[in-house]
Amino acid sequence: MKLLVTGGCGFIGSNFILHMLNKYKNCKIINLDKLTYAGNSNNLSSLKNNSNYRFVKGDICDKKLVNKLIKKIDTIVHFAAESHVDRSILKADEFVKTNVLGTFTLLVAALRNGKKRFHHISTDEVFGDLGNKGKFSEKTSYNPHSAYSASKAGSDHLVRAYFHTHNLPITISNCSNNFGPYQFPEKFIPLAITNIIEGRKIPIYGKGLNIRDWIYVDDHNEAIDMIIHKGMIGETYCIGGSSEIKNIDLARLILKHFKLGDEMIEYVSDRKGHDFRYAINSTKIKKELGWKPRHNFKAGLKKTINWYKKNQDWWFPLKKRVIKNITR
Ligand code: NAD
Ligand code: TDX
Repeated sequence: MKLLVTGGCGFIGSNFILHMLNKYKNCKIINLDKLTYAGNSNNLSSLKNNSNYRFVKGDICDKKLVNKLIKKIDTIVHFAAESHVDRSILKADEFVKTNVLGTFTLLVAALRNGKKRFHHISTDEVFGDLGNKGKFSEKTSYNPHSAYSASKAGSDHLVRAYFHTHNLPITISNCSNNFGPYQFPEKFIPLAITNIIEGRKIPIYGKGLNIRDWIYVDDHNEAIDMIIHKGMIGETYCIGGSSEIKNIDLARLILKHFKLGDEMIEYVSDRKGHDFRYAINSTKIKKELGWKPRHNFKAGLKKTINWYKKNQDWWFPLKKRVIKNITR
């Protein structure tokens, strides 16, 4: 198995590479990553003497580079993206470039170089917003609300178009909110944990009643591993942790771990266009591929909190350098 992993220095991608190289001794990985503010090659410093791993710093929009690398592999696992909703509200240029044009560049190169197997990692946010009832599934219509989710939706449509028009062997997965080690401390869970460690409050958008369905990152990566090995070509798989929780309740769970209470919560102005609820019905991947999440939400959260407590050297410089004031 020879993989081109894009965005492998980001949160989910670096956990994926560690998972694959640990599990398969015959797996070779080229990691193509631009090292944006969200990319960190230190995440994979443990692989520096691993002959099955190669890092290439570069942009997925660079046609020449992408064509050169695709010749060396048999499967593309495409994580690279601009991924933070709040940033896409402020300025969306890079979201359109990387998420839409970058995915397009990879698809064209995969087609021209012998129809390489292509797995595209997407999000539940492409489906829009749920009320109190129901869940997203593979049959849900697209209804994205932010420039982030619209650019991811655009990339999903392009991937499907290359299957229908050109028979490119693709699969797509749409996953719910991930959490775990190496998540950039601008996202809600690591921001809340690191703020508390620093003695700051947890910012809650609006009243904190919005709901997300959380999945531990290793469970997402096991699902991707199964899809690239036994997923049906042309199919989409929805992946979720079946762990829905209101943001305010999640903040309180984190505070409880530190034996703190509501005095450490700060209600701030709401995110523009804030989707109320996401939740995923994972029946298809469970039935067809035998996947199930192995981490219980509270145990995964405890593991994550402990990781951020132990790895302050990893997140402290990132927080200081990058997060100034991402206004909503
Ligand atoms: P992340 O922001 O942590 O990492 C993104 C990585 O992509 C970084 O290493 C960055 O340097 C790299 N990158 C960005 N632009 C690039 C470019 N033009 N060329 C090459 N590399 C580039 O993101 P993440 O949270 O790990 O998300 C990975 C993927 O999973 C994304 O496609 C995202 O939409 C999807 N996803 C994320 C979640 C989540 O909760 N984090 C949930 C569902 C789906
Ligand atoms: O400071 C905050 N306060 C707050 O209340 C932040 C950063 C977030 N929130 C809320 C907004 C959301 O309802 O917490 C919830 C989670 O926010 P994020 O961590 O920014 O995630 P979300 O917007 O749900 O998107 C995430 O899941 C789907 C990822 O960032 C996406 O890349 C993925 O596609």
